[in-house]
Amino acid sequence: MMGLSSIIDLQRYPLGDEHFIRRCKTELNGDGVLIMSGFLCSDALAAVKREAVDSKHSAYFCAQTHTVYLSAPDPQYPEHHSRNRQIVSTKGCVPDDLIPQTSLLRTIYDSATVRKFLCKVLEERALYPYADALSSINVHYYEAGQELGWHFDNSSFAITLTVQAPDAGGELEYVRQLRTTAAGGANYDGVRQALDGNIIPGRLTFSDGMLVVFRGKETLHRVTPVRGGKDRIQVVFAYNNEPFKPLAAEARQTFYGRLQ
Ligand SMILES: O=C(O)CCC(=O)C(=O)O
Ligand SMILES: [Fe+2]
Repeated sequence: MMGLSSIIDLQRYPLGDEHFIRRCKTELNGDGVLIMSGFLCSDALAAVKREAVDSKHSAYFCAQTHTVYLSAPDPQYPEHHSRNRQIVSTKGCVPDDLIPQTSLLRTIYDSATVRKFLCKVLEERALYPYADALSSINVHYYEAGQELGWHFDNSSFAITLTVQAPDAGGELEYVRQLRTTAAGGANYDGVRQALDGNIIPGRLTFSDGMLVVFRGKETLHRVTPVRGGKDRIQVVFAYNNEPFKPLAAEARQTFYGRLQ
């Protein structure tokens, strides 16, 4: 088995170093995103890419619509209200149970060093995998024209790893702190303005081997349509701050086409 130092560039990103951790925390809290380009060593990146390309045939591809809140429409509000507006997403996903047991993605996801680092940066006491068999590690595939529409995540934070950036498009657009879930806020007004294009979002262009951490529950975000012949392949590492919690059934059905 490969050790962590031959998977992650720990020279450039010393995950256990307190000074480095403080810098990361400042970046995340200041910019709303923490960006680590070249996070993976080149051999590890090549291995992960090979595996992802090989697994594409088992991806669940679908086009579906959802609300920005990823919850079922609320009949109390009109159809075109921010609460109910239907957003289109088209992409493929290989869920956790179809990722090989030997995958380096599992070594990264399970690593105590990585979890401790994320806990400190995110100010969480502990991070746990999802209780269901599908949601912890996902490999997403976006072919030309495919995209992930505007939404807020279910979980407080998102960790993504770019396996293959597309030739063009496939960027993350985000509007920071659009709502405060602690206060129960949905911010329908702010969401409407963002969906109508009246707020200029932040934009992040990915590169192969990049790790990104962001607070997706309060940051409205989307992945813009991919252009060119190269698939966008993006891994999402999902953690919970409580043990034994599955991803909501509605979200599982939407993104995996099955519940287990
Ligand atoms: O692919 C990305 O960069 C972001 C993915 C995302 O927002 C999600 O899976 O909820
Ligand atoms: Fe998201």
